[in-house]
Amino acid sequence: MSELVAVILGSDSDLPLVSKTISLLEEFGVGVRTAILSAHRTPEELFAFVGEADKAGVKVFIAAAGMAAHLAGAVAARTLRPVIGVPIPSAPFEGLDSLLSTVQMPGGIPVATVGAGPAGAKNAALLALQILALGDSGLEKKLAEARSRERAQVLEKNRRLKERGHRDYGV
Ligand code: RP5
Repeated sequence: MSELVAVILGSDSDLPLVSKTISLLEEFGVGVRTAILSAHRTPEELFAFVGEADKAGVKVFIAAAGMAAHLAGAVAARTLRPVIGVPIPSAPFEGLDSLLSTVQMPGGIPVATVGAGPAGAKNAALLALQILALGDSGLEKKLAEARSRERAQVLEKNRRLKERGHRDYGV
C-alpha cells in the first residue's frame, strides 16, 4: 500500500494522542509513513524525512507537537504539499502555547491547524482523508458513510434521551 500521508510527532510523549490519527487513517485503508522528529532537536533529520516523503509520493503531511510547536511550520517550509498541524496540550499552558505556535504562521507558508487535544487528533486524520478524497471517489464514499454513521449515533442518543429521560446520561 503506498503511503499517502506522513504523520510526524515531535516526541514519543505525543503518541497517546496521535495514535488515534494514525489508526483512523489506517481504518480508511490509507498507507501512513510515521516518524518521531523534532523541529528543534533534530532539524536536519526532519528536513531529510520531508524531502524523502515528498519524493516517495506522500500527498499530505500531519505534524503534531506541543509547547513551542514549530514542527508543522518547519515541515510546511520544506514542501508544497498540504500540512495539517495538531497542537498537543502540554504543561503549563495546556495547549494554548502549541495552538498559537502552530496556527500563527507568517503569510506565505500555510499550516491548516486543527484544535488542540483528542478532537484535533481525530480531525487531522479526517481532514487529510477529505483532501485525498478530492481525487478518490472510493474514499469520498467511505467518508460519506462515516458521516452517516455519526449522524445515526447522535439521533439514537437523542431518541434514548427522550425515551428514558436525562438521568440515564448522568445529567
Ligand atoms: C515537543 O515538546 C513535543 O512535540 C512534545 O509535545 C513536547 C515535549 O516533548 P518531550 O519533552 O516529552 O519529549 O517538541
